[in-house]
Amino acid sequence: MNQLHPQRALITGITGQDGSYLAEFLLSKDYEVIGLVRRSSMVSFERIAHLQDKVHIVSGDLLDEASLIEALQKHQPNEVYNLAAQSFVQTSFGQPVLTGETTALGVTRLLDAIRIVDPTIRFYQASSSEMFGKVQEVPQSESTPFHPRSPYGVAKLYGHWITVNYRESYNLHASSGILFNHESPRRGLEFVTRKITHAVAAIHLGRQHDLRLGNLDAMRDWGFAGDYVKAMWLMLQQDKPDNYVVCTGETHSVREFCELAFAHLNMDYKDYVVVDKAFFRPAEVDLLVGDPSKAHKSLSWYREVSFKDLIAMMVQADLELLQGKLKSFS
Ligand code: NAP
Ligand code: F7E
Repeated sequence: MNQLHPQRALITGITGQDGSYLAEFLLSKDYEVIGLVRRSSMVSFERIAHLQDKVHIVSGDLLDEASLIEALQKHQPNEVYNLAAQSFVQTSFGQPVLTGETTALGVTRLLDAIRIVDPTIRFYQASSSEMFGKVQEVPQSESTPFHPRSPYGVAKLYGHWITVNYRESYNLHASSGILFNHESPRRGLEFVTRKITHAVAAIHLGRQHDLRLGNLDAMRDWGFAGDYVKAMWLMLQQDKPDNYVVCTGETHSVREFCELAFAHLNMDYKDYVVVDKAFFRPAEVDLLVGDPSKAHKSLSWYREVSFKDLIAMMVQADLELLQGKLKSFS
């Protein structure tokens, strides 16, 4: 790093799972980190409480382009990571327009702000394996055709293509990371992995009796969020912008996740899991498994945490959280 000109990164979605890991990672590389946070009646800084004196917070919203322009003008970042989104697939069926405004058009607002303020800023777009949806080939790679199965997937596909379009139209260094599911103890409780690990801990402590889930046969390529944020950074260090699939190359069912998570505390998931139609989706993504060859070859990126270790980490963290031993996410 050049001491006179430190690298400066702006992260949208810094209060989310990935934002908190990316902020930690960039701080470890001596970046100045600016986090764009939307206004709400209660601050939700739980995931970045331990970083609050190390990052600059700027007010802004992906729904409001002027706030994005002002944030860029004020802080003059070299890199922008767009992690903000309405990111829960189930909610996107109930709030498809809001999902489109944030997760799709929000990307255009931010790209436009970059084009207007400083087109030399390097840009990362958080694209998603949900764009593959009803998969056209197995495993999925950068050249696999897309077929999204939810308003979220459709919105992410727009975000992906507008990133490619601004790259081609305005020569922006804009990369799209097509990330497969990545999880951690900081994952929101509504996502299936954290719902399961939190329930396992609560059942073990006698605070919950059963766990109601939807489709146990859905298959996902699950990795650890802490590993995946490194790939985001690597993409912006390349000479040329591009699209990259980031994944483990393994797939497991929700049932298998349950089996291992309950077994971690010597329980049998069949004694506790109840299938509930309320958690099924109008259209499901049955099978996701990525091909990480390009990320391996071009970025020298490899995941470090295995599926089994990820589950053990999450169950253990939820146990400590419920026992009051885990005070912060640091
Ligand atoms: P997350 O935990 O749901 O975080 C989403 C973030 O977006 C939060 O900080 C949220 O702020 C912010 N946000 C939402 N609407 C906003 C708006 N209108 N303006 C500004 N900020 C807004 O998501 P994540 O798991 O960290 O994922 C990060 C990104 O990667 C998302 O774009 C997601 O769609 C994408 N992605 C995730 C995965 C995965 O497996 N985790 C895989 C592929 C792609 P509040 O705290 O105020 O709600
Ligand atoms: O569902 C099934 C559900 O909500 C995974 C987001 O980060 O990854 C995430 O999207 C699977 C689905 O994640 C329940 O039907 C069964 O098949 O944890 P999820 P997701 O939809 O894969 C992608 C890559 C993103 O980009 C998204 O932002 O699990 N499932 N029973 C359930 N899912 C939930 N949430 N709750 C259940 O009770």
